Amino acid sequence: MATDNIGITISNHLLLNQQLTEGATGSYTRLLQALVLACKIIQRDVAKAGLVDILGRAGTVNVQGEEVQKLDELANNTVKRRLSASGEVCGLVSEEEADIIEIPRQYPQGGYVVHFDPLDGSSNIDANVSIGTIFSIYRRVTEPSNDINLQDALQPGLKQVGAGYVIYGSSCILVFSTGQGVNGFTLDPSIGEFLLSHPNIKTPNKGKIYSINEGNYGYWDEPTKNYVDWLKNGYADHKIHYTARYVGSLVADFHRNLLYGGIFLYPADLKDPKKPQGKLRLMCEANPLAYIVEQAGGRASTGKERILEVEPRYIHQRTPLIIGSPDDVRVYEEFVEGKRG
Ligand code: P6P
Repeated sequence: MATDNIGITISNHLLLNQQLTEGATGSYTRLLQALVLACKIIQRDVAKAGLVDILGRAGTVNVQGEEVQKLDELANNTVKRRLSASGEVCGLVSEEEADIIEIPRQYPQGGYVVHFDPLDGSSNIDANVSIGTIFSIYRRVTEPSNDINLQDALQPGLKQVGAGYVIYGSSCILVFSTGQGVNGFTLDPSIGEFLLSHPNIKTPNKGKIYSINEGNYGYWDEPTKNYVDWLKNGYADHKIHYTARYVGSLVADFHRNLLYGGIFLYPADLKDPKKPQGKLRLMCEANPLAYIVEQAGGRASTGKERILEVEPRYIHQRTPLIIGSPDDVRVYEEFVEGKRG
């Protein structure tokens, strides 16, 4: 696939990809184009949020028990509407909604299922901190004539046929993979097009950045405490001074580490008995980012198991997430295995 065409539009990139994919019917391209349109609309709403009455809370609580921001609702409805109208999906699963979202009957039922977090990090919106949209794409596995069911929605991350995220930050960047490497596209608002800006992204094997909420230190297990202590105090024996960076917005922390190298950790913590596996969601956060990072040469695990191999039991399942440069993630795993202490 052509990846050196800096400046090529994402539409041309997708069509080129389709031409190079034997048996491609255009369905997948139309699905991705619907996602791109949804993200452009969300970027428009995020960019003007401070100017119109869409900042702040919507006055409701989502299935995660989190305050819904007005922009959350806007983003969620935008993704649902655009993907449903594409005619390429048979069901959606949103981080904002409890159950599988069925596609309105006026639209064709397509062959894909999409998990998405419409606006991750939204508690940061009012402070103008970077936030993002994350998506994960599967083929349905049940009979096309039937309604979508849990078997279609609960597939391990290894079964993804594509995944990506958009970061609404100093610029708007869409990073995604369909299994042939990772490419980043930057939105040129003057023409309303995403242009290829980061072809064939590869993450460094080892980094110097660690990203974790150290306010949770008291709730971590011993291996996690020992690992972070080693990072901070272990200059003598690993001769790398690590620096701490934590935005508190998953897409921002992940994207920085993807490009610069390093490790992001949201381990299980004992802070909230309702979330013994940690805060992040397997299907709409960990799996898509794990797919991306592995395509970029990185590694993603729970500390004990490869994220993409975790068998989902329910759609809003949470998981510890240790992700980034492979050498850094491997060192953490050695602390968990007791090989380092
Ligand atoms: P904490 C944002 O609310 C989010 O879901 C992710 O974007 C982010 O990585 C994480 O929570 C931050 O959580 O507990 O450190 O504030």
